[in-house]
Amino acid sequence: MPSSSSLSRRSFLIGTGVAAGAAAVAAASSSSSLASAAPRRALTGGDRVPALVIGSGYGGAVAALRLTRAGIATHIVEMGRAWDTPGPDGTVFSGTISPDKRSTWLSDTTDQPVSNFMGFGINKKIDRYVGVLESEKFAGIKIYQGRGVGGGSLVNGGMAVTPKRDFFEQILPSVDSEQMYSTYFPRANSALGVNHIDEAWFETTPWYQFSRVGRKTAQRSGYTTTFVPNVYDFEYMKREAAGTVPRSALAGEVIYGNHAGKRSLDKTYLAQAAATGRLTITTLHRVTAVEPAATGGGYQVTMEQINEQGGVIATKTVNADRVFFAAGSVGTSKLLVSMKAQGKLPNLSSQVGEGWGNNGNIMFARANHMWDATGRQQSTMPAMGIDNWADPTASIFAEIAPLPAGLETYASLYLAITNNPERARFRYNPATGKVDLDWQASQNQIGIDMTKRVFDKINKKEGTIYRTDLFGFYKTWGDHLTYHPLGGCVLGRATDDHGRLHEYPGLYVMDGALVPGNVGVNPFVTITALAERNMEAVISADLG
Ligand code: FAE
Repeated sequence: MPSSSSLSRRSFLIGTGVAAGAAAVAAASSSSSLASAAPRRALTGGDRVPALVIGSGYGGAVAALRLTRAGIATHIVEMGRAWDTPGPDGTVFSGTISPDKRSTWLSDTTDQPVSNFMGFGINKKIDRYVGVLESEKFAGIKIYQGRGVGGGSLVNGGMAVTPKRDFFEQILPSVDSEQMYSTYFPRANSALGVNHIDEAWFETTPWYQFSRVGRKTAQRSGYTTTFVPNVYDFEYMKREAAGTVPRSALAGEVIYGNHAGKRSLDKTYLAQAAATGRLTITTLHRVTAVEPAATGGGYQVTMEQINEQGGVIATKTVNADRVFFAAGSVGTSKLLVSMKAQGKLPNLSSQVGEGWGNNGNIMFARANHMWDATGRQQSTMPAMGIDNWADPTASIFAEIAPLPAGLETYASLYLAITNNPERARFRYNPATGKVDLDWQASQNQIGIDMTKRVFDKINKKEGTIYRTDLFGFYKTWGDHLTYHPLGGCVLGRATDDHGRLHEYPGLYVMDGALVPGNVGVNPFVTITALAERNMEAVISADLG
């Protein structure tokens, strides 16, 4: 796999239409992997395509690569933009400390996960724009998701964690775990470009002082810590620290996009799919309906073309022989639930919309003593977690997260993944024509209790307290949000055992909607590996 440092984002640009597609090929002419790519074009109304993929995150990118490699012309429809073109300031993405309209999906203000600091709200007004990070609000929870070519890979922390085998077997008992752990997890890790931090560098660099302080305080209370692999190129990061390349993770970049270093999907799976010459990505188009085509077999897919302010500028329908739902746990669930309720796909399983969970996410911080500074310099890519999963009374895996404020905060921030068994369902609301999610704030309590068991002990030992100023006024727990939506169309329940919506031959689910609510670690490696497994079966049995 090419190193991200040697490849500009532009050279892996994915076509957004005739002009952009041609530009991509021209820009990529020095890259042998893309030199053979055929010119690409956006979908137009009335097109008929063999395979249409909704969404370009992990599930969609795997589907696209495996379909195009199998010789099938494949079209991805993505509601976000391609993040390949610099704005007037010369940069592609918004800065993190001072975010602009590119940061946030169709909102008049930013909506930072850490929303407050020392009594002050830190969100700011911005122009409404198709920015890279959405915080989608439901009654009881706010769900952060990436928007654009690459989906969540554009905004996430890159933590690439293979789940614990016994927990994986518990949540997906019908999946052959031997095959997963011998074939599909290794395949996913390799294709994603997962790598490990140089531990000697970790121990000495100021950029991971926050992790070392988090480790020290955890270990002093008897907890185990573990290094966590990442898709960010750690060798590139070392060069950032040495000052020989432009800084990205060491310049605070993460939730609003990285200009370098991160092996997001546009540089890995999607670039490889584009290199086959069989991939089109139609951006700024939001799929709104899928139903059996009136004539000719296959499915009619309706989509709205939006402008950069989110206004609908056209509605198109195309026909597809096969449709792969990869709009993410929320996007796929919302689409399928409304198609069933509106009678467009009435025979879908009653399990569609069920089994959604927040991966037990609880975000919070501790205030360290002055002698335990976490550092003014912090890499945005987490590299370590506290692993207490095996303890049934406090079953958590807590990522030691950065708080790259550019100044000393003395805060240790954590994102705990707790073994919270609570689940919710998506329901169509005929009064609003929208899909609701019935998750209640009270369903987080079990996760908070588990988190408290571990961190109350750490606080007691250290003589420290929780920060109450980061998620509102006197609010300790960032439990009103999740980064890890999972489920809503669970494998083997709403679909068959390989993601087929079997009531409708030719419809498939390939994303985080398949994972039943909680996987015990950060989820994208699992989503990728499951998609690899399912696509292999689908291509050989249905498309052979
Ligand atoms: P996803 O990547 O969300 O892709 C879905 C795509 O579909 C998006 O590009 C949407 O714009 C598009 N879409 C949705 N609806 C439509 C529609 N109707 N029409 C057309 N397009 C549509 O789905 N996970 C980790 O494993 N490690 C981490 O370190 C980590 N950090 C995270 C940090 C943040 C701030 C966030 C938000 C998430 C993080 N995650 C992390 C979660 C991870 O990114 C997420 O599980 C995956 O991206 C989900 O992959 P999917 O393929 O399910």
